[in-house]
Amino acid sequence: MAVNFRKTAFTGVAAKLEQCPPPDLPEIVMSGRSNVGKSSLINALADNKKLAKISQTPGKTRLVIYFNVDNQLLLTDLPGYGYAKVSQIEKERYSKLADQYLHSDRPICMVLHLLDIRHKPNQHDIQMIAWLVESGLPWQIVLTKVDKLSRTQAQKQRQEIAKFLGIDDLSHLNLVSTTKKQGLTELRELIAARVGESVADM
Ligand SMILES: Nc1nc2c(ncn2[C@@H]2O[C@H](COP(=O)(O)OP(=O)(O)OP(=O)(O)O)[C@@H](O)[C@H]2O)c(=O)[nH]1
Ligand SMILES: [Mg+2]
Repeated sequence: MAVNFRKTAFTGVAAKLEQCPPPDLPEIVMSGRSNVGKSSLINALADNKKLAKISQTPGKTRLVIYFNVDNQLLLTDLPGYGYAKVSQIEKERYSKLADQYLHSDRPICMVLHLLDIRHKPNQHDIQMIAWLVESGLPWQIVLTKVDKLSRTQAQKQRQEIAKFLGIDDLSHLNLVSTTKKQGLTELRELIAARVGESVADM
């Protein structure tokens, strides 16, 4: 059955692993630093601006947040890491939760690691991507906010980020803009393909 992304609904939150929903559906996990655009991307994929809260103040997403997509998969929004204005203890708590999540036996079928196209990946991004490559989990890098650059600049940044991360295959890096609705169709197709499906007409 083709996946209808419009049928995306909030299902719940978890502050610890024990509170996560039963592992019944394959999960697509969003990771990345605070303010990179994870919640915006979930809304854009579902074409519903009211679904996930967009941070006016970064660091808002402090829990694991679940969205059910057409009863066929879960989109999982991990806490964003690296927001400077929360205490060190809180920061550690979020990243511990995200770490535990990725190391758990949840049915994760792909990790989308988001990077702001304008910035060089930081130490945490580098570690995360190295870990993903090692882990054997399917992963994809999503370069966000591409509307902030010209098309030429964006392609140049894509190459530079790939080179910086030691990734040879550029097809591992998608480009998206939620404001311009760019790159969303490809991403929906990629997600649906991971669960063995196609995308229903939007
Ligand atoms: N120009 C532009 N701004 C974007 C885009 N995507 C997100 N933003 C903005 O970036 C800011 C952060 O977006 P969020 O989606 O809340 O980021 P997040 O990764 O969920 O952040 P945390 O919940 O803090 O981890 C908001 O002000 C968004 O409006 C985009 O494609 N283009
Ligand atoms: Mg968020």
